[in-house]
Amino acid sequence: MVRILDTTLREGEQTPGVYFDAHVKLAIADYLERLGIDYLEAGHPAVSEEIEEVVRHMSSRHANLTVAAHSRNLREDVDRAIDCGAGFIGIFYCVSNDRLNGVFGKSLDHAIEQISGVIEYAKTREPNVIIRYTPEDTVRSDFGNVLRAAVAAVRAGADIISIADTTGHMVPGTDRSMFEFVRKIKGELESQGLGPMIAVHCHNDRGLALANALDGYRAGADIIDASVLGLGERAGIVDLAQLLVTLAADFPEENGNRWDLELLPEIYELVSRYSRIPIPSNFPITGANAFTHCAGMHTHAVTKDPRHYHSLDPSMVGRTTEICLDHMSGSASIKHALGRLGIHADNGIVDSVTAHVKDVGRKGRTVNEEELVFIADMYLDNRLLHNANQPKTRERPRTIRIPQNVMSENEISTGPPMYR
Ligand code: HCA
Ligand code: CU
Repeated sequence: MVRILDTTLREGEQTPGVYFDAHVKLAIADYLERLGIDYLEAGHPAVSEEIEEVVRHMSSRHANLTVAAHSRNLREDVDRAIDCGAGFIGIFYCVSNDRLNGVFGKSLDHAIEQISGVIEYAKTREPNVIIRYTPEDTVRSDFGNVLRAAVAAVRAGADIISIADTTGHMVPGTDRSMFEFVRKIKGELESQGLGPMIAVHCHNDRGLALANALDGYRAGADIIDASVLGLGERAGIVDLAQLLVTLAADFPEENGNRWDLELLPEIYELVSRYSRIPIPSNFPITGANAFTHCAGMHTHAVTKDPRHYHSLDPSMVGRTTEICLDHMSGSASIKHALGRLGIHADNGIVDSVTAHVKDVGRKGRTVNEEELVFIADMYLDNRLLHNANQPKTRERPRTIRIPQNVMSENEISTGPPMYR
């Protein structure tokens, strides 16, 4: 069964301008634990005492997941991670010829000796700690170098080899395929009698992170890295909600009902609020418009059966089908929206309300249900004024649910409470 590593707090905090206070990190971790992820990469303890403290807290607080610490290929970093109680240490060291010659000034042999030495040291100090070795920029490095480093790392005790597409370079179905890469490295390691877990860490520079991660998954990757909102360096990495929902919906035998997906909207609001990164309204799964239908033909069909225009059921993540009212609306959607509000109007009124909504929509905005009540009121009251004997049949709804599509992208919601 594929395992999920969330790195919102490590990779995500490398998003320009993003910083999570220690208590916010704990709140996010609480949610991710309830969501059901396997590994939580909490940060790099050597970066600051605060991160060290966070890793220490999480390691004792979160019993249902394994807390991972990021680490350079240095004994002092490994010591820090182990002293914090991290159950998982992710060691990264690039072995591309360019980096060895141009940055580190080291031979491959020397680099591999150091990598193996640090891994052996970690395993001797703490035999139960899970060690991941990442040859950073794996997919652009010389395959021979990666393989030699991976073999040495596994022989030294590494449990996981992570294939990092550090620059979002891979393109499915081409000679830069994550599917082929995972297959090839697994095959080579197996031929040497080695069977570490394989992780994939895919950056989104081309918008292909999720596609590449799924490619890796289909090729047998054991772990997939993701972050809330896809936060990370530059264009970030795989978006956690998109990954989990796709795995659950499209690979249900292995992944159905594994995660408490209904928590995703709250988690996204929390992370969005504290990262100050708005959730784009058209973002899959968690964006305000992800399940909102607009065009008249769409809304008409959706009022009969949402599956006409949904390939995912919004209730998976605790959301509902929304209908947006604007210049695209037809009388069917207006009638439906009025019906939802308990207003049963005749066709003449529906037509007048539709024309009015279209006028507002042409100003470039949508009409929400609260506004619709007032628009309808105008026409209903006029009719009633001309026919004083007719009782008012319309009942105002007791509560008016404002569709999420009224939240502008720049408006960061106040978010859910940290603890429920
Ligand atoms: C980094 C780069 C990294 C490392 C991934 C890993 C990448 O920020 O250090 O350690 O598994 O994309 O290669 O995120
Ligand atoms: Cu990365």
